[in-house]
Amino acid sequence: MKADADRAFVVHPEFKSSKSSDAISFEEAIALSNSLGLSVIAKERVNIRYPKVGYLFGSGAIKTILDKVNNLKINLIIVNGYISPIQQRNLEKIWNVKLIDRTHLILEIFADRAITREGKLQVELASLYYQRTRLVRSWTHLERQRGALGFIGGPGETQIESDRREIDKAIVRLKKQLEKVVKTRFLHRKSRKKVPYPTIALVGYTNAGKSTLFNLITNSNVYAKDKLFATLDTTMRLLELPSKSKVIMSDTVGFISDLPTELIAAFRATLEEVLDADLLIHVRDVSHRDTEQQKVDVLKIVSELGIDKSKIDNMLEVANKVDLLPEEEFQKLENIVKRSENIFPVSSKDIVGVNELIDAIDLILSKNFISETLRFGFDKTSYRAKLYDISIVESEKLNEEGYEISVRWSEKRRGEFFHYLNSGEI
Ligand SMILES: Nc1nc2c(ncn2[C@@H]2O[C@H](COP(=O)(O)OP(=O)(O)O)[C@@H](O)[C@H]2O)c(=O)[nH]1
Ligand SMILES: [Mg+2]
Repeated sequence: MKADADRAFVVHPEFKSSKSSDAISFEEAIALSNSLGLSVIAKERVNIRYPKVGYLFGSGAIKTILDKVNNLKINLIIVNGYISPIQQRNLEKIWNVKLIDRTHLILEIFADRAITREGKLQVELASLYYQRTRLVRSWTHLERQRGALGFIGGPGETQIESDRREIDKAIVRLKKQLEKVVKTRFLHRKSRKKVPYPTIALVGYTNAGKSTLFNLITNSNVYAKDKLFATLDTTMRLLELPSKSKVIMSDTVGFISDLPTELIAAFRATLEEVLDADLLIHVRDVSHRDTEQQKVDVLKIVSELGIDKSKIDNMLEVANKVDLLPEEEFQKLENIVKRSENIFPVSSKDIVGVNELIDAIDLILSKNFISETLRFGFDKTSYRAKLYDISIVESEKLNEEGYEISVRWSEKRRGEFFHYLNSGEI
C-alpha cells in the first residue's frame, strides 16, 4: 500500500451524537496513518447531520473533498469511522481514489507489524472476516435484481455467494493453521529470542508519543545508528546506555481506542514482543482527557497478555507531553512523581526528562542483569552450547585452558543455567 498511496487525506466524520472524545480519535487516526508511513497531506473534520445512505457525506462536503483531492494530488482517503461497502464504492468513484475506513487502516497497521507466524495468521484471519463483510454487488446487479421484483439470485448474487464461499474456505484453512501454531507457540517463542541483550518495550496508547520518544532516544545513540543486527526491524534498535551496557529497545503499535472487537485477537498477536521484554515502559499522554482510564486499560491488557506480575510491578511510567499541562496540573504530577520511583515526567517534544529516564533504565537493568566471565575446558562444549542457546553471550575468547565466555544475564537465567549444570543434564 505504501508505494502508490502515500499522499493521504484523513477525513473524520463527526456526527451530531459524537462524543467529545472524538477529537482525540481524529488525532489518533493521523498518528496511525503516520505510523504506517503515509504522508498525511490533508485532514478534515466533516459535520454530518443526516448520514446519506449511499454516500454518508452531504453533497457540499463531497465536492470540497473532491477539490482537495485534485489540487493536492491525494491518492488515498482514510475515513476515520465506519463506512458501508456501498458508500465506499460510490465515494471511490466520485473522488477517483482508493478509500479505506478505520478498521481497514488498523488492519494495515497490524499486518505491517505482525512479526510471528501466529501474529501474521491472526491478522490475515481478521482481514478475511473484514473482507467477508465488504462484498458488494455492483450497481448493475442491484438494478437487475430490482427488475426481477425481489427475486434473489441472478449473476450478482451468484458472484457474491461464490466469493463468500471462497473466503469461508480460507477462514477454515487459516483457523486450522492457527491451531497448530498455537500448540507449538512455546517453541516459536524460544527460537525467536536470539538477541543477547536485555530488551525494553514501549507500550501505551497510540498518540501517546511512543515513536517520538523512541526516535529521540535511539537517534542520538551511536549503537542505534549501527545496523548491527540485520534481523532487527525499524521498530527495534540496539542502544548503548551510559554505563556502556547494551539493550534492545522496541516500539510497539500501541493501544487503539474503540478498537473494533473483531480486531482484538490480531491486536494481541502484534504485541507479542512485549511478552519477551525484560523491561516495559508505559508511555502515557498525561494531557489526554482520558489519561486515567487509558492507564487502567493498559494495565489490564498487559496483565491479560500473561506477563509476569513482577514485570508489571517494575514497569516504568513515562508521563509524556508535560509541556501541554497547565501549571496546576503539572504541580499535581510533580507531587505524585516525588512519591514514586517509577514515574518520569517527560516532554518528548521539548526534550525534557529524557536523560533521567535513560539513567533509570540503566540503573534497573544493571541491578537486574549481571555481567560475568565464565571459564571452562574444551571438553565442556555442552556448557557453551547451552549458553548460546539461551542467548546471553556477549563475547567469547579461547585460550590454552579452554573457553572464556562473557555473558550478561538475569538472576533467573543464571539460576537456570547452574541448575542444569549441577543436575548433570548438560
Ligand atoms: N506537545 C507534545 N506533543 C508530543 C509529545 N510527544 C509526542 N507528541 C506528538 O504526539 C503525536 C503522536 O506521537 P507519536 O510518537 O506518533 O505517538 P505514538 O502513537 O505513541 O507512537 C505526534 O504528533 C507527536 O509530535 C510531547 O511530549 N509533547
Ligand atoms: Mg507510534
